[in-house]
Amino acid sequence: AHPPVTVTVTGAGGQIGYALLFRIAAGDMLGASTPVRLRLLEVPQGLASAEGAALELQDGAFPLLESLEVTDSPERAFDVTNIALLVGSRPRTAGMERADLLAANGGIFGPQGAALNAHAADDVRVLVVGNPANTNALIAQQNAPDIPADRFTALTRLDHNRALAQLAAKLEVPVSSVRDVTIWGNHSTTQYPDVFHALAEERPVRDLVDEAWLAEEFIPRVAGRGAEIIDARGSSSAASAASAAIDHVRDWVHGTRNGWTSVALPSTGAYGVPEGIVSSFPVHSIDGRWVVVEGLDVNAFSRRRIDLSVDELLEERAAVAARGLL
Ligand code: NAX
Repeated sequence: AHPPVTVTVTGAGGQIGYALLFRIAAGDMLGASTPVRLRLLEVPQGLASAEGAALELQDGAFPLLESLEVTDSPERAFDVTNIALLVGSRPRTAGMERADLLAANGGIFGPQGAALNAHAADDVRVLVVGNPANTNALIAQQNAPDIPADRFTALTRLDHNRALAQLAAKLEVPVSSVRDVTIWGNHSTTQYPDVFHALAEERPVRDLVDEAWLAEEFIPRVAGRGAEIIDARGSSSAASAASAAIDHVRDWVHGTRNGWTSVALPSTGAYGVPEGIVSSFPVHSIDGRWVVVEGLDVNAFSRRRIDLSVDELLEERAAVAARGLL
């Protein structure tokens, strides 16, 4: 058996938390031979819901669940944590400006970054799910100067998985035969799902679809899928988001298989994306680290769309910097 791993889930009383916790306890994230110590962080008004989930986790009698704790203290929740899943955030409410939303979340992710910096284990890995995920990850990272920047990531795996699934449906092939799609930029409607390097049953996808379908159907469908789910379900994606978070951490720890994946991480300047923002890239996971796929051709169609999403991230950074959150 492997040594136990401490996993912190924030927003554990919410709907993604409810789907995520049981997958973690079942071993889907870290493997069937790694015991987990779960820490559930909530704000005071969310504690009852998290405590309810904790009772159900207990009733699951999961052999891998070594301990379980619910708290409203970030210091306690992040103490010696190895994996921090930052799901809880301030949702946008009616009439709220984007800048206000960014600022409200700065008030959450700044202190959480500082608490991680002070208390987390040396090998901590951080995944931000709570929106606006990229900029929340940037704020947390900037408030954690002692943690290597590349340990801070934001979730674009759900978008990546949506892109794989839409291609599989269009081409009538198994989703497992589709590989090497990329989500570039922000986890927002400006994201750019790129299929120009993708393969389906080993055939280049670019030979199987045309640009009109990409521009008019595929890209809007993937980027707008969150809204489609809300219309269908009456609430936002939860189980699919949790599943994507599981995929993200599993690949980070155990390595990517079947091609590359997409992760939002602090840019080091690759593909002309400026440093100082958290942007999504094509990556492999090698020896427990994300490595950006190098040397891909970026055509004019792609360049324009990547730049638009990167511009949005630069605007978000300017908005939070103006409020002193970085
Ligand atoms: P819920 O509103 O169901 O749950 C959020 C929970 O977070 C609540 O229980 C709340 O009390 C808690 N919370 C708020 N502030 C907190 C803090 N400072 N510390 C600890 N807990 C705190 O939302 P849910 O549907 O679970 O979604 C969570 C977040 O994921 C949202 O920001 C949502 O927009 C985002 N999403 C991100 C996705 C992605 O792909 N990156 C996709 C799914 C989802 O939309």
